[in-house]
Amino acid sequence: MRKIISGLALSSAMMLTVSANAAEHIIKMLDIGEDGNIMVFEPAFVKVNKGDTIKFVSTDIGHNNSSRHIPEGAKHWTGEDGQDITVTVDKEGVYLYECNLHKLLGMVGVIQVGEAKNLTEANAAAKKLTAGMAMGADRINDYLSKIK
Ligand SMILES: [Cu+2]
Repeated sequence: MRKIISGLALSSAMMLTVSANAAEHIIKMLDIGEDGNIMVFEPAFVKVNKGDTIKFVSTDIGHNNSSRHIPEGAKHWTGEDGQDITVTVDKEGVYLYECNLHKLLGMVGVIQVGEAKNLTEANAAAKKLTAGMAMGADRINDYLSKIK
């Protein structure tokens, strides 16, 4: 019994430490979003703090998540089809990401971490990305317009 109690005390202490320092943000990968758009991340724009984690959840299984454009010094990520992926964003700036399977249908998203230091580069990368899109090209511009 003593062992169980000390284990519980330890895990709640660890949870407190984590929540005090960094938040976790959930982004769903969806076939249809709340707004009726098909092949979307939700929410597709988030503003978070440096050191937070982003968990991309495979709510609908036919999607993946990879970084597309990231701030200097940040690490790219590549998710597998139908799998959740968690990334820690530890460099300030704008991150663009996509579902490889549906990026041409506008399945992309934007994360702002702290100050948007690389906004010019991110806008240029977004322009390249939208050039090949069959639909949903206005979405990424809408997400980028939320950067403050
Ligand atoms: Cu997809």
